[in-house]
Amino acid sequence: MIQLLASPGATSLPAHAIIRALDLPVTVRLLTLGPGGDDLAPLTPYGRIPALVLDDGTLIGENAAILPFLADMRPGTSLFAPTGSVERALIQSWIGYIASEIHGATQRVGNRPHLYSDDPAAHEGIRQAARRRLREAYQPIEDHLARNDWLVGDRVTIADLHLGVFAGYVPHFGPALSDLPALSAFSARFEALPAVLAARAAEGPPSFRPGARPVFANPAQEVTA
Ligand SMILES: N[C@@H](CCC(=O)N[C@@H](CS)C(=O)NCC(=O)O)C(=O)O
Repeated sequence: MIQLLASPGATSLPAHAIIRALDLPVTVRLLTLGPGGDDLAPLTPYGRIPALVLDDGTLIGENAAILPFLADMRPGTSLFAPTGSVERALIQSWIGYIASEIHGATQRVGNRPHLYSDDPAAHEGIRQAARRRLREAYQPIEDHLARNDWLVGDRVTIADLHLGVFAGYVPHFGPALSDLPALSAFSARFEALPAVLAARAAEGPPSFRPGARPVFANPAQEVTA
């Protein structure tokens, strides 16, 4: 059976929620992130979760591939859209934006300033600039959600499940991201979805602290989403 490698409350939650929503024949293996936790390198293609392990051992990494792959296991699901349709392209466009602009280019930078300067004195400035940039990156999403309940069409799609986990991190980033009312309302709608409630209940509390400042003597051990 296909296996999802996940960790409680991490960016694997969207994939877990799809599995719950579509009742897919996929098992969820929960790993522990952080010091003393699981070594992701040998288990995953890029040392990150989520990852899928197929029956023949093939490993698939990245939400941008995993979320569509899981949704396509139930052809015709309202969580996604038909091949070649504009809606499918819009859903994938949001997933790409969230993975790159919200997560990779800004949130991770703010959480890991030591990767961008060897000078500890520069880290707070990097952290603050990254959070300003994260706020800017949320603006197109905020504008869209001020007029729409969901990202594409009038229904929940895999793009919403992707965004939802990041929306849940926003309160951890403090005042820099406190003025996003439409995103905050979206986050409440996301958290109330039965599939999200089921996935969160099965996962239990996160093994990492979203938006955490470095708390370890060795910053390489810092684990934040
Ligand atoms: N671009 C990846 C990012 C995945 C990612 O950053 N996962 C985090 C958990 S939220 C992780 O595996 N962190 C472990 C680490 O960085 O050591 C995706 O969207 O799937």
